[in-house]
Amino acid sequence: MKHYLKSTNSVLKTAFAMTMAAWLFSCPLHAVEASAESDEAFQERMQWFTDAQFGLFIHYGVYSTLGGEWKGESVPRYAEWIQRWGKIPAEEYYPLAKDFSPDKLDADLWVRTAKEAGMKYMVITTKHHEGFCLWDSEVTEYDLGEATDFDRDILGELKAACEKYGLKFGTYYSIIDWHHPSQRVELATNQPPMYDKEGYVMYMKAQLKELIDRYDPAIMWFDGDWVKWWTMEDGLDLYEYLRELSPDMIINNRVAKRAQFKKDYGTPENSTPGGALDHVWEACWTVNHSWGYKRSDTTWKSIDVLIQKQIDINAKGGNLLLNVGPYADGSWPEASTDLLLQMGDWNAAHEEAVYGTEFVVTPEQSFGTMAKTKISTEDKGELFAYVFDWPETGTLKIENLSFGEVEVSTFDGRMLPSTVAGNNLEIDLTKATSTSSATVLRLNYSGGMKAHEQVIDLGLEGDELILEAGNAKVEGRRLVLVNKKYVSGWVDAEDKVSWTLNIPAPGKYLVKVLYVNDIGGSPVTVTVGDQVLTGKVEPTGSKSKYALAELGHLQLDTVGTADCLLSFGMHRGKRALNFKTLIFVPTGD
Ligand code: FHN
Repeated sequence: MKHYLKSTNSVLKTAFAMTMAAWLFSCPLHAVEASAESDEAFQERMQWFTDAQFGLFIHYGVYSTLGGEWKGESVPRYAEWIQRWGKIPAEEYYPLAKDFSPDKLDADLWVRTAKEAGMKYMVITTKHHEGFCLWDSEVTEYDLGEATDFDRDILGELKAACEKYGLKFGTYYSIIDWHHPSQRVELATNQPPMYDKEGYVMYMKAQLKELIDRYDPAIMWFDGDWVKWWTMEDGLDLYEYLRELSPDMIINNRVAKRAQFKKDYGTPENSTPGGALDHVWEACWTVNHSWGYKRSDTTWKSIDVLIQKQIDINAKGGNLLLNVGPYADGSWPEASTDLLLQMGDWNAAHEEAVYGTEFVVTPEQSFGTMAKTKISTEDKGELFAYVFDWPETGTLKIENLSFGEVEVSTFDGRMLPSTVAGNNLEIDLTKATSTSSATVLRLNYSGGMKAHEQVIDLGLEGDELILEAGNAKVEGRRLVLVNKKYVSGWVDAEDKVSWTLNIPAPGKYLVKVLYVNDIGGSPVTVTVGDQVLTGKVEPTGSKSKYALAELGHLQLDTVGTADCLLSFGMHRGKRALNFKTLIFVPTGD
Protein backbone atom coordinates (compact mmCIF):
# COMPACT_ATOMS: atom_id res chain seq x y z
CA MET A 1 0.00 0.00 0.00
CA LYS A 2 1.63 3.21 -1.12
CA HIS A 3 1.07 6.56 0.53
CA TYR A 4 2.25 9.78 -1.15
CA LEU A 5 1.86 13.55 -1.14
CA LYS A 6 -1.15 15.74 -1.88
CA SER A 7 -3.83 15.15 -4.45
CA THR A 8 -2.71 17.14 -7.46
CA ASN A 9 -1.03 16.16 -10.68
CA SER A 10 2.08 17.79 -9.30
CA VAL A 11 2.20 14.78 -7.04
CA LEU A 12 3.35 12.68 -9.95
CA LYS A 13 5.84 15.26 -11.16
CA THR A 14 7.21 15.78 -7.66
CA ALA A 15 7.28 12.14 -6.74
CA PHE A 16 8.57 11.02 -10.11
CA ALA A 17 11.34 13.58 -9.88
CA MET A 18 12.00 12.57 -6.29
CA THR A 19 12.14 8.92 -7.24
CA MET A 20 14.44 9.50 -10.18
CA ALA A 21 16.58 11.96 -8.25
CA ALA A 22 16.80 9.58 -5.36
CA TRP A 23 18.12 6.96 -7.73
CA LEU A 24 20.39 9.18 -9.80
CA PHE A 25 21.99 10.85 -6.82
CA SER A 26 21.28 8.17 -4.32
CA CYS A 27 23.32 9.37 -1.45
CA PRO A 28 20.51 8.60 0.99
CA LEU A 29 19.20 11.81 2.47
CA HIS A 30 19.55 10.44 5.97
CA ALA A 31 22.83 8.62 5.68
CA VAL A 32 25.62 9.95 7.80
CA GLU A 33 28.27 10.52 5.13
CA ALA A 34 30.24 7.42 5.98
CA SER A 35 32.77 7.30 3.21
CA ALA A 36 34.24 9.36 0.38
CA GLU A 37 32.56 7.07 -2.18
CA SER A 38 30.87 9.07 -4.95
CA ASP A 39 27.16 8.66 -5.64
CA GLU A 40 27.94 7.15 -9.01
CA ALA A 41 30.35 4.62 -7.49
CA PHE A 42 27.80 3.78 -4.79
CA GLN A 43 25.11 3.33 -7.42
CA GLU A 44 27.38 1.05 -9.43
CA ARG A 45 28.31 -1.03 -6.36
CA MET A 46 24.63 -1.45 -5.44
CA GLN A 47 23.34 -2.15 -8.95
CA TRP A 48 23.29 -5.96 -8.77
CA PHE A 49 21.54 -5.73 -5.39
CA THR A 50 18.82 -3.31 -6.49
CA ASP A 51 18.22 -5.47 -9.58
CA ALA A 52 18.08 -8.70 -7.52
CA GLN A 53 14.59 -8.21 -5.95
CA PHE A 54 14.71 -11.52 -4.03
CA GLY A 55 17.21 -13.32 -1.77
CA LEU A 56 17.46 -16.29 0.61
CA PHE A 57 18.04 -15.81 4.33
CA ILE A 58 19.30 -18.79 6.36
CA HIS A 59 19.31 -19.02 10.18
CA TYR A 60 21.49 -21.97 11.12
CA GLY A 61 23.52 -22.63 14.28
CA VAL A 62 23.76 -24.60 17.50
CA TYR A 63 20.22 -23.42 18.31
CA SER A 64 19.05 -25.50 15.33
CA THR A 65 19.90 -28.67 17.30
CA LEU A 66 17.23 -27.78 19.89
CA GLY A 67 14.41 -26.97 17.47
CA GLY A 68 12.99 -24.46 19.92
CA GLU A 69 12.65 -27.01 22.74
CA TRP A 70 14.46 -27.35 26.07
CA LYS A 71 14.10 -30.24 28.54
CA GLY A 72 11.10 -31.52 26.60
CA GLU A 73 9.24 -28.20 26.60
CA SER A 74 8.65 -25.87 23.65
CA VAL A 75 10.23 -22.51 24.49
CA PRO A 76 8.31 -19.37 23.41
CA ARG A 77 9.47 -16.87 20.77
CA TYR A 78 12.24 -17.22 18.18
CA ALA A 79 14.15 -20.54 18.31
CA GLU A 80 17.52 -18.85 17.75
CA TRP A 81 16.86 -17.02 21.05
CA ILE A 82 16.36 -20.26 23.00
CA GLN A 83 19.40 -19.61 25.19
CA ARG A 84 17.57 -16.48 26.40
CA TRP A 85 13.92 -17.58 26.55
CA GLY A 86 14.80 -21.08 27.69
CA LYS A 87 16.85 -19.49 30.51
CA ILE A 88 19.64 -21.96 29.67
CA PRO A 89 22.72 -21.30 31.79
CA ALA A 90 25.79 -20.57 29.68
CA GLU A 91 27.66 -23.60 31.02
CA GLU A 92 24.79 -25.85 29.90
CA TYR A 93 24.41 -24.21 26.50
CA TYR A 94 28.00 -24.12 25.29
CA PRO A 95 28.60 -27.94 25.27
CA LEU A 96 25.55 -28.37 23.00
CA ALA A 97 27.83 -27.42 20.11
CA LYS A 98 29.22 -30.94 20.06
CA ASP A 99 25.77 -32.11 18.85
CA PHE A 100 25.91 -29.77 15.86
CA SER A 101 26.60 -31.87 12.77
CA PRO A 102 25.44 -30.61 9.34
CA ASP A 103 26.01 -34.03 7.79
CA LYS A 104 22.97 -33.67 5.52
CA LEU A 105 23.83 -30.16 4.41
CA ASP A 106 23.76 -30.31 0.60
CA ALA A 107 25.06 -26.90 -0.50
CA ASP A 108 24.29 -27.66 -4.12
CA LEU A 109 20.65 -28.43 -3.23
CA TRP A 110 20.31 -25.33 -1.03
CA VAL A 111 21.58 -22.99 -3.74
CA ARG A 112 19.80 -24.78 -6.61
CA THR A 113 16.54 -24.45 -4.68
CA ALA A 114 17.19 -20.75 -4.11
CA LYS A 115 17.92 -20.28 -7.80
CA GLU A 116 14.76 -22.13 -8.80
CA ALA A 117 12.84 -19.87 -6.40
CA GLY A 118 14.04 -16.87 -8.38
CA MET A 119 16.47 -15.73 -5.68
CA LYS A 120 19.63 -13.92 -6.77
CA TYR A 121 21.61 -14.04 -3.52
CA MET A 122 21.76 -15.70 -0.12
CA VAL A 123 22.75 -14.59 3.40
CA ILE A 124 23.61 -17.16 6.09
CA THR A 125 24.08 -16.58 9.83
CA THR A 126 27.81 -17.26 10.18
CA LYS A 127 27.58 -16.14 13.85
CA HIS A 128 24.27 -15.36 15.55
CA HIS A 129 23.83 -13.93 19.07
CA GLU A 130 24.86 -17.31 20.56
CA GLY A 131 28.41 -16.63 19.35
CA PHE A 132 28.95 -20.02 17.67
CA CYS A 133 30.87 -19.64 14.39
CA LEU A 134 29.97 -21.69 11.31
CA TRP A 135 33.60 -21.60 10.16
CA ASP A 136 36.91 -22.63 11.77
CA SER A 137 37.96 -19.28 13.20
CA GLU A 138 41.52 -18.59 14.39
CA VAL A 139 40.29 -16.42 17.27
CA THR A 140 37.87 -18.77 19.03
CA GLU A 141 37.35 -22.46 19.69
CA TYR A 142 33.57 -22.02 19.86
CA ASP A 143 33.27 -22.88 16.20
CA LEU A 144 32.67 -25.65 13.69
CA GLY A 145 36.36 -26.52 13.68
CA GLU A 146 37.05 -27.08 17.37
CA ALA A 147 33.71 -27.37 19.21
CA THR A 148 32.32 -30.12 16.97
CA ASP A 149 33.53 -33.37 15.39
CA PHE A 150 32.29 -32.11 12.02
CA ASP A 151 35.03 -31.67 9.48
CA ARG A 152 33.74 -29.78 6.44
CA ASP A 153 33.90 -26.14 5.38
CA ILE A 154 30.17 -25.55 4.88
CA LEU A 155 30.59 -21.84 4.14
CA GLY A 156 33.14 -22.72 1.46
CA GLU A 157 30.74 -25.28 0.00
CA LEU A 158 27.90 -22.72 -0.09
CA LYS A 159 30.17 -20.11 -1.65
CA ALA A 160 31.20 -22.59 -4.36
CA ALA A 161 27.57 -23.53 -5.02
CA CYS A 162 26.66 -19.85 -5.33
CA GLU A 163 29.43 -19.40 -7.90
CA LYS A 164 28.20 -22.48 -9.76
CA TYR A 165 24.59 -21.25 -9.95
CA GLY A 166 25.34 -17.55 -10.32
CA LEU A 167 24.06 -16.36 -6.93
CA LYS A 168 25.84 -13.85 -4.68
CA PHE A 169 27.00 -15.24 -1.31
CA GLY A 170 26.39 -13.14 1.81
CA THR A 171 27.25 -13.55 5.48
CA TYR A 172 25.23 -12.49 8.56
CA TYR A 173 27.28 -11.49 11.62
CA SER A 174 25.81 -10.57 15.01
CA ILE A 175 27.32 -7.74 17.03
CA ILE A 176 25.82 -9.42 20.11
CA ASP A 177 27.86 -12.44 21.22
CA TRP A 178 26.55 -14.22 24.33
CA HIS A 179 29.59 -16.56 24.33
CA HIS A 180 32.44 -14.05 24.07
CA PRO A 181 34.00 -13.25 27.48
CA SER A 182 33.33 -9.53 26.95
CA GLN A 183 29.55 -10.16 27.12
CA ARG A 184 29.26 -13.44 28.93
CA VAL A 185 26.52 -13.71 31.57
CA GLU A 186 24.84 -16.66 33.25
CA LEU A 187 21.59 -15.98 31.35
CA ALA A 188 21.50 -14.31 27.92
CA THR A 189 19.56 -11.04 27.53
CA ASN A 190 18.60 -8.36 24.97
CA GLN A 191 21.21 -6.10 26.50
CA PRO A 192 24.24 -8.19 27.50
CA PRO A 193 26.91 -6.32 29.49
CA MET A 194 30.17 -5.22 27.85
CA TYR A 195 33.29 -5.86 29.93
CA ASP A 196 35.93 -5.28 27.24
CA LYS A 197 34.68 -3.28 24.25
CA GLU A 198 38.11 -2.65 22.75
CA GLY A 199 39.00 -6.31 22.95
CA TYR A 200 35.69 -7.42 21.48
CA VAL A 201 35.85 -4.95 18.58
CA MET A 202 39.30 -6.35 17.76
CA TYR A 203 37.80 -9.85 17.92
CA MET A 204 34.98 -8.85 15.55
CA LYS A 205 37.39 -7.20 13.11
CA ALA A 206 39.60 -10.30 13.09
CA GLN A 207 36.63 -12.58 12.42
CA LEU A 208 35.18 -10.31 9.74
CA LYS A 209 38.58 -10.29 8.03
CA GLU A 210 38.60 -14.11 8.14
CA LEU A 211 35.18 -14.23 6.48
CA ILE A 212 36.28 -11.76 3.81
CA ASP A 213 39.64 -13.42 3.14
CA ARG A 214 38.18 -16.93 2.95
CA TYR A 215 34.74 -16.45 1.39
CA ASP A 216 34.75 -12.99 -0.21
CA PRO A 217 31.08 -12.34 0.70
CA ALA A 218 29.12 -9.97 -1.54
CA ILE A 219 27.08 -8.83 1.51
CA MET A 220 27.98 -8.42 5.19
CA TRP A 221 24.65 -8.49 7.05
CA PHE A 222 24.95 -7.14 10.60
CA ASP A 223 22.42 -7.54 13.41
CA GLY A 224 22.20 -6.79 17.13
CA ASP A 225 23.09 -3.12 16.66
CA TRP A 226 20.57 -2.15 19.38
CA VAL A 227 22.91 -2.93 22.27
CA LYS A 228 23.55 0.21 24.27
CA TRP A 229 27.35 -0.14 24.24
CA TRP A 230 27.45 -0.09 20.42
CA THR A 231 27.45 3.50 19.09
CA MET A 232 27.02 5.11 15.71
CA GLU A 233 30.74 5.98 15.80
CA ASP A 234 31.60 2.33 16.42
CA GLY A 235 29.43 1.38 13.46
CA LEU A 236 30.94 3.97 11.14
CA ASP A 237 34.44 2.87 12.14
CA LEU A 238 33.53 -0.77 11.35
CA TYR A 239 31.88 0.28 8.09
CA GLU A 240 35.03 2.11 6.97
CA TYR A 241 37.19 -0.84 8.07
CA LEU A 242 35.15 -3.20 5.88
CA ARG A 243 34.99 -0.76 2.94
CA GLU A 244 38.79 -0.73 2.98
CA LEU A 245 39.02 -4.54 3.23
CA SER A 246 36.47 -5.32 0.53
CA PRO A 247 35.51 -2.28 -1.60
CA ASP A 248 32.86 -4.10 -3.62
CA MET A 249 31.13 -5.72 -0.64
CA ILE A 250 27.71 -4.37 0.39
CA ILE A 251 27.11 -3.72 4.11
CA ASN A 252 23.64 -3.41 5.66
CA ASN A 253 22.69 -0.47 7.90
CA ARG A 254 22.70 -2.53 11.11
CA VAL A 255 26.51 -2.17 11.09
CA ALA A 256 25.77 1.13 12.87
CA LYS A 257 22.46 2.26 14.48
CA ARG A 258 19.68 1.27 12.07
CA ALA A 259 17.31 4.11 13.05
CA GLN A 260 19.87 6.75 12.02
CA PHE A 261 22.01 5.01 9.39
CA LYS A 262 20.78 4.01 5.92
CA LYS A 263 23.93 2.80 4.19
CA ASP A 264 24.43 0.70 2.30
CA TYR A 265 20.78 -0.24 2.66
CA GLY A 266 17.91 -0.16 5.13
CA THR A 267 16.57 -3.37 6.68
CA PRO A 268 12.88 -3.32 7.70
CA GLU A 269 12.11 -6.64 9.39
CA ASN A 270 8.78 -8.47 9.38
CA SER A 271 7.41 -5.18 8.15
CA THR A 272 6.96 -3.67 4.70
CA PRO A 273 7.25 0.13 4.44
CA GLY A 274 4.02 1.86 3.42
CA GLY A 275 5.69 3.30 0.32
CA ALA A 276 8.98 3.85 -1.47
CA LEU A 277 11.96 5.04 0.55
CA ASP A 278 14.68 7.53 -0.35
CA HIS A 279 17.39 4.90 0.07
CA VAL A 280 18.09 1.31 -0.98
CA TRP A 281 16.30 -1.21 1.23
CA GLU A 282 15.53 -4.90 1.76
CA ALA A 283 12.71 -6.26 3.94
CA CYS A 284 13.42 -9.56 5.69
CA TRP A 285 10.64 -12.02 6.47
CA THR A 286 10.55 -15.71 7.33
CA VAL A 287 8.43 -18.45 5.73
CA ASN A 288 6.78 -19.23 9.07
CA HIS A 289 7.46 -17.31 12.32
CA SER A 290 10.75 -18.34 13.90
CA TRP A 291 13.97 -17.54 12.05
CA GLY A 292 15.81 -20.58 13.40
CA TYR A 293 14.25 -24.04 13.04
CA LYS A 294 11.44 -24.53 15.57
CA ARG A 295 9.71 -27.93 15.71
CA SER A 296 6.41 -26.48 16.95
CA ASP A 297 6.34 -23.61 14.45
CA THR A 298 3.95 -24.71 11.75
CA THR A 299 2.66 -21.21 11.02
CA TRP A 300 3.75 -21.45 7.37
CA LYS A 301 2.74 -18.41 5.36
CA SER A 302 0.49 -19.28 2.39
CA ILE A 303 1.93 -19.12 -1.12
CA ASP A 304 -0.48 -16.25 -1.86
CA VAL A 305 0.88 -14.28 1.11
CA LEU A 306 4.49 -14.90 0.08
CA ILE A 307 4.07 -14.09 -3.61
CA GLN A 308 1.99 -10.99 -2.85
CA LYS A 309 4.52 -9.93 -0.23
CA GLN A 310 7.37 -10.15 -2.73
CA ILE A 311 5.35 -8.22 -5.33
CA ASP A 312 4.37 -5.54 -2.78
CA ILE A 313 7.97 -5.09 -1.61
CA ASN A 314 9.43 -5.07 -5.13
CA ALA A 315 6.71 -2.63 -6.32
CA LYS A 316 7.87 -0.25 -3.58
CA GLY A 317 11.48 -0.52 -4.73
CA GLY A 318 12.79 -3.00 -2.15
CA ASN A 319 14.20 -6.53 -2.04
CA LEU A 320 12.59 -9.42 -0.18
CA LEU A 321 15.04 -11.47 1.90
CA LEU A 322 13.06 -14.62 2.74
CA ASN A 323 14.26 -16.86 5.55
CA VAL A 324 14.47 -20.64 5.90
CA GLY A 325 15.48 -22.31 9.18
CA PRO A 326 17.18 -25.64 8.30
CA TYR A 327 17.07 -28.68 10.59
CA ALA A 328 20.22 -29.29 12.66
CA ASP A 329 21.47 -31.84 10.09
CA GLY A 330 21.36 -29.23 7.32
CA SER A 331 18.29 -30.53 5.50
CA TRP A 332 15.28 -28.25 5.06
CA PRO A 333 11.67 -28.62 6.26
CA GLU A 334 9.67 -29.82 3.24
CA ALA A 335 7.21 -26.94 3.59
CA SER A 336 10.03 -24.42 3.15
CA THR A 337 11.24 -26.06 -0.05
CA ASP A 338 7.70 -26.34 -1.43
CA LEU A 339 6.91 -22.69 -0.80
CA LEU A 340 10.16 -21.47 -2.38
CA LEU A 341 9.65 -23.62 -5.48
CA GLN A 342 6.07 -22.38 -5.87
CA MET A 343 7.36 -18.80 -5.66
CA GLY A 344 9.88 -19.75 -8.30
CA ASP A 345 7.14 -20.97 -10.66
CA TRP A 346 5.38 -17.61 -10.39
CA ASN A 347 8.59 -15.60 -10.76
CA ALA A 348 9.69 -17.64 -13.79
CA ALA A 349 6.31 -17.11 -15.47
CA HIS A 350 6.45 -13.34 -14.87
CA GLU A 351 10.16 -12.47 -15.12
CA GLU A 352 9.59 -9.13 -16.87
CA ALA A 353 7.13 -8.06 -14.16
CA VAL A 354 9.51 -9.14 -11.37
CA TYR A 355 13.05 -8.17 -12.34
CA GLY A 356 12.44 -5.34 -14.78
CA THR A 357 10.36 -3.01 -12.63
CA GLU A 358 10.61 0.11 -10.50
CA PHE A 359 8.39 1.99 -8.04
CA VAL A 360 5.70 4.25 -9.50
CA VAL A 361 3.57 6.76 -7.61
CA THR A 362 -0.09 5.78 -7.92
CA PRO A 363 -3.07 6.13 -5.58
CA GLU A 364 -3.70 3.09 -3.42
CA GLN A 365 -5.40 0.29 -5.33
CA SER A 366 -7.78 -2.04 -3.51
CA PHE A 367 -7.10 -4.91 -5.97
CA GLY A 368 -3.35 -5.08 -5.32
CA THR A 369 -0.47 -2.89 -6.46
CA MET A 370 1.29 -1.41 -9.49
CA ALA A 371 4.83 -0.88 -10.76
CA LYS A 372 6.44 0.59 -13.85
CA THR A 373 9.04 -0.77 -16.24
CA LYS A 374 12.46 0.78 -15.76
CA ILE A 375 12.35 2.70 -19.03
CA SER A 376 8.90 4.20 -18.46
CA THR A 377 8.69 7.96 -17.98
CA GLU A 378 6.04 10.18 -16.44
CA ASP A 379 4.71 10.87 -19.91
CA LYS A 380 4.64 7.39 -21.43
CA GLY A 381 5.57 3.80 -20.82
CA GLU A 382 4.18 0.58 -19.37
CA LEU A 383 2.68 -0.15 -15.95
CA PHE A 384 2.07 -3.59 -14.50
CA ALA A 385 -1.07 -4.04 -12.41
CA TYR A 386 -0.72 -6.96 -9.96
CA VAL A 387 -4.24 -8.16 -9.19
CA PHE A 388 -4.38 -10.02 -5.88
CA ASP A 389 -8.19 -9.90 -5.58
CA TRP A 390 -9.83 -10.88 -8.88
CA PRO A 391 -13.10 -8.91 -9.13
CA GLU A 392 -16.22 -11.09 -9.16
CA THR A 393 -17.92 -8.41 -11.25
CA GLY A 394 -15.58 -9.11 -14.17
CA THR A 395 -14.55 -5.46 -14.17
CA LEU A 396 -11.30 -4.21 -12.66
CA LYS A 397 -11.14 -0.59 -11.44
CA ILE A 398 -7.81 1.23 -11.59
CA GLU A 399 -8.79 3.77 -8.97
CA ASN A 400 -8.27 7.55 -9.05
CA LEU A 401 -5.76 7.40 -11.91
CA SER A 402 -6.25 8.67 -15.47
CA PHE A 403 -4.04 8.67 -18.55
CA GLY A 404 -3.74 10.64 -21.78
CA GLU A 405 -4.01 7.41 -23.76
CA VAL A 406 -3.95 3.87 -22.38
CA GLU A 407 -4.18 0.34 -23.79
CA VAL A 408 -4.74 -2.57 -21.44
CA SER A 409 -3.72 -6.17 -22.11
CA THR A 410 -3.14 -9.44 -20.31
CA PHE A 411 0.44 -10.28 -19.37
CA ASP A 412 0.69 -12.43 -22.51
CA GLY A 413 -0.49 -9.55 -24.68
CA ARG A 414 -4.21 -10.12 -25.29
CA MET A 415 -5.96 -6.72 -25.54
CA LEU A 416 -8.68 -5.95 -22.96
CA PRO A 417 -11.42 -3.32 -23.44
CA SER A 418 -11.21 -0.40 -20.98
CA THR A 419 -13.26 2.71 -20.40
CA VAL A 420 -12.82 5.85 -18.31
CA ALA A 421 -15.46 6.13 -15.57
CA GLY A 422 -15.05 9.37 -13.64
CA ASN A 423 -11.58 9.26 -12.11
CA ASN A 424 -11.24 5.51 -12.59
CA LEU A 425 -10.23 3.28 -15.48
CA GLU A 426 -12.57 0.29 -15.78
CA ILE A 427 -11.17 -2.82 -17.47
CA ASP A 428 -13.37 -5.56 -18.93
CA LEU A 429 -11.82 -8.85 -17.80
CA THR A 430 -14.11 -11.11 -19.84
CA LYS A 431 -11.23 -12.29 -22.01
CA ALA A 432 -8.75 -12.54 -19.16
CA THR A 433 -8.15 -15.45 -16.80
CA SER A 434 -6.79 -15.04 -13.31
CA THR A 435 -3.50 -16.59 -12.19
CA SER A 436 -3.26 -18.03 -8.69
CA SER A 437 -1.69 -15.66 -6.14
CA ALA A 438 -1.50 -12.68 -8.51
CA THR A 439 -2.58 -11.87 -12.08
CA VAL A 440 -0.50 -9.36 -14.03
CA LEU A 441 -2.05 -6.90 -16.51
CA ARG A 442 -0.20 -4.45 -18.74
CA LEU A 443 -1.14 -0.78 -19.12
CA ASN A 444 0.63 0.94 -22.02
CA TYR A 445 0.10 4.66 -21.60
CA SER A 446 1.06 7.95 -23.24
CA GLY A 447 0.16 11.57 -22.65
CA GLY A 448 1.01 11.29 -18.95
CA MET A 449 -0.95 10.02 -15.94
CA LYS A 450 -2.89 11.94 -13.31
CA ALA A 451 -3.71 11.03 -9.70
CA HIS A 452 -7.16 12.06 -8.41
CA GLU A 453 -6.89 11.09 -4.76
CA GLN A 454 -4.96 12.28 -1.71
CA VAL A 455 -1.87 10.16 -1.52
CA ILE A 456 -0.12 10.59 1.76
CA ASP A 457 3.62 10.81 2.37
CA LEU A 458 4.31 9.19 5.73
CA GLY A 459 7.91 10.40 5.62
CA LEU A 460 9.10 6.84 6.14
CA GLU A 461 12.71 6.05 6.99
CA GLY A 462 12.20 2.29 6.50
CA ASP A 463 12.69 0.90 10.01
CA GLU A 464 9.20 1.80 11.16
CA LEU A 465 6.83 -0.96 12.19
CA ILE A 466 3.75 -0.54 10.00
CA LEU A 467 0.34 -1.92 11.03
CA GLU A 468 -2.32 -1.36 8.41
CA ALA A 469 -6.10 -1.54 8.59
CA GLY A 470 -6.07 -4.15 5.83
CA ASN A 471 -4.08 -6.58 8.01
CA ALA A 472 -5.96 -5.99 11.27
CA LYS A 473 -8.39 -8.19 13.17
CA VAL A 474 -11.51 -6.00 13.30
CA GLU A 475 -13.82 -6.45 16.29
CA GLY A 476 -16.90 -4.28 16.73
CA ARG A 477 -20.65 -4.25 16.28
CA ARG A 478 -20.52 -1.93 13.27
CA LEU A 479 -16.79 -1.85 12.66
CA VAL A 480 -15.89 -2.63 9.06
CA LEU A 481 -12.85 -2.70 6.81
CA VAL A 482 -13.64 -0.60 3.74
CA ASN A 483 -12.02 -1.53 0.42
CA LYS A 484 -9.07 -3.10 2.33
CA LYS A 485 -8.02 0.51 2.97
CA TYR A 486 -9.45 1.78 6.29
CA VAL A 487 -11.67 0.77 9.23
CA SER A 488 -14.86 2.73 9.80
CA GLY A 489 -17.95 2.41 12.02
CA TRP A 490 -16.45 3.17 15.44
CA VAL A 491 -19.54 3.37 17.69
CA ASP A 492 -18.92 1.28 20.84
CA ALA A 493 -16.29 1.42 23.59
CA GLU A 494 -15.43 -2.22 22.85
CA ASP A 495 -14.61 -1.51 19.19
CA LYS A 496 -10.98 -2.38 18.44
CA VAL A 497 -8.51 -3.43 15.80
CA SER A 498 -5.61 -5.72 16.68
CA TRP A 499 -2.50 -7.31 15.21
CA THR A 500 0.54 -9.35 16.14
CA LEU A 501 3.38 -6.85 16.22
CA ASN A 502 6.90 -8.05 15.33
CA ILE A 503 9.54 -6.11 17.28
CA PRO A 504 12.91 -6.47 15.48
CA ALA A 505 14.93 -4.43 17.95
CA PRO A 506 14.25 -3.39 21.57
CA GLY A 507 13.95 0.30 22.36
CA LYS A 508 11.78 3.40 22.48
CA TYR A 509 9.25 3.91 19.69
CA LEU A 510 7.26 7.01 18.75
CA VAL A 511 3.68 5.92 17.96
CA LYS A 512 1.78 7.63 15.14
CA VAL A 513 -1.70 7.05 13.73
CA LEU A 514 -3.03 7.85 10.23
CA TYR A 515 -6.74 8.63 10.42
CA VAL A 516 -9.69 10.74 9.35
CA ASN A 517 -11.75 12.51 12.00
CA ASP A 518 -14.12 15.39 11.38
CA ILE A 519 -16.05 15.12 14.65
CA GLY A 520 -13.93 17.15 17.00
CA GLY A 521 -11.10 14.71 17.55
CA SER A 522 -11.01 11.64 19.74
CA PRO A 523 -8.98 9.99 22.49
CA VAL A 524 -6.95 6.98 21.27
CA THR A 525 -5.53 4.00 23.18
CA VAL A 526 -2.72 1.78 21.88
CA THR A 527 -1.53 -1.26 23.82
CA VAL A 528 1.48 -3.47 23.03
CA GLY A 529 1.80 -6.42 25.39
CA ASP A 530 1.52 -4.83 28.85
CA GLN A 531 2.47 -1.34 27.61
CA VAL A 532 -0.44 1.15 27.32
CA LEU A 533 -0.33 4.52 25.53
CA THR A 534 -3.25 6.96 25.51
CA GLY A 535 -3.24 9.93 23.19
CA LYS A 536 -5.60 12.17 21.27
CA VAL A 537 -6.25 12.91 17.62
CA GLU A 538 -7.48 16.30 16.46
CA PRO A 539 -10.13 16.85 13.73
CA THR A 540 -8.77 16.54 10.21
CA GLY A 541 -11.28 18.96 8.79
CA SER A 542 -13.14 16.74 6.35
CA LYS A 543 -14.42 13.22 5.81
CA SER A 544 -11.75 12.50 3.21
CA LYS A 545 -8.69 14.31 4.55
CA TYR A 546 -6.21 12.08 6.36
CA ALA A 547 -3.79 13.29 8.97
CA LEU A 548 -0.85 11.71 10.79
CA ALA A 549 -0.97 12.25 14.57
CA GLU A 550 1.81 11.55 17.11
CA LEU A 551 0.38 9.77 20.15
CA GLY A 552 3.49 9.50 22.31
CA HIS A 553 6.18 6.89 23.05
CA LEU A 554 6.25 3.24 24.05
CA GLN A 555 9.28 1.35 25.40
CA LEU A 556 9.28 -2.05 23.65
CA ASP A 557 12.10 -4.13 25.11
CA THR A 558 11.29 -7.65 23.96
CA VAL A 559 12.51 -8.75 20.53
CA GLY A 560 9.88 -10.87 18.79
CA THR A 561 6.10 -10.75 18.71
CA ALA A 562 3.58 -8.97 20.96
CA ASP A 563 -0.17 -8.41 20.79
CA CYS A 564 -1.07 -4.89 19.67
CA LEU A 565 -4.49 -3.26 20.03
CA LEU A 566 -5.96 0.11 18.99
CA SER A 567 -9.25 1.68 20.10
CA PHE A 568 -10.80 5.14 20.02
CA GLY A 569 -12.58 6.86 22.90
CA MET A 570 -15.87 8.70 22.78
CA HIS A 571 -16.04 12.37 21.85
CA ARG A 572 -19.47 14.04 22.02
CA GLY A 573 -20.98 10.58 21.63
CA LYS A 574 -19.07 9.87 18.39
CA ARG A 575 -15.70 8.42 17.41
CA ALA A 576 -12.99 8.70 14.82
CA LEU A 577 -14.35 8.20 11.33
CA ASN A 578 -11.61 6.18 9.63
CA PHE A 579 -8.52 4.42 10.89
CA LYS A 580 -5.86 3.62 8.27
CA THR A 581 -2.35 2.94 9.68
CA LEU A 582 -0.56 2.60 13.02
CA ILE A 583 3.18 3.32 12.88
CA PHE A 584 5.96 2.67 15.42
CA VAL A 585 9.02 4.81 14.69
CA PRO A 586 12.24 3.60 16.40
CA THR A 587 13.87 6.56 18.13
CA GLY A 588 17.21 4.78 18.53
CA ASP A 589 17.05 5.26 22.34
O1 FHN B 1 17.47 -11.00 17.10
C1 FHN B 1 17.49 -11.21 15.70
C2 FHN B 1 16.65 -12.38 15.32
O2 FHN B 1 17.08 -13.53 15.98
C3 FHN B 1 16.74 -12.59 13.80
O3 FHN B 1 18.10 -12.85 13.44
C4 FHN B 1 16.23 -11.33 13.10
C5 FHN B 1 16.35 -11.49 11.59
O4 FHN B 1 16.95 -10.41 11.04
N1 FHN B 1 16.99 -10.18 13.55
C6 FHN B 1 17.06 -9.92 14.97
C7 FHN B 1 15.81 -9.30 15.57
O5 FHN B 1 14.71 -9.90 15.26
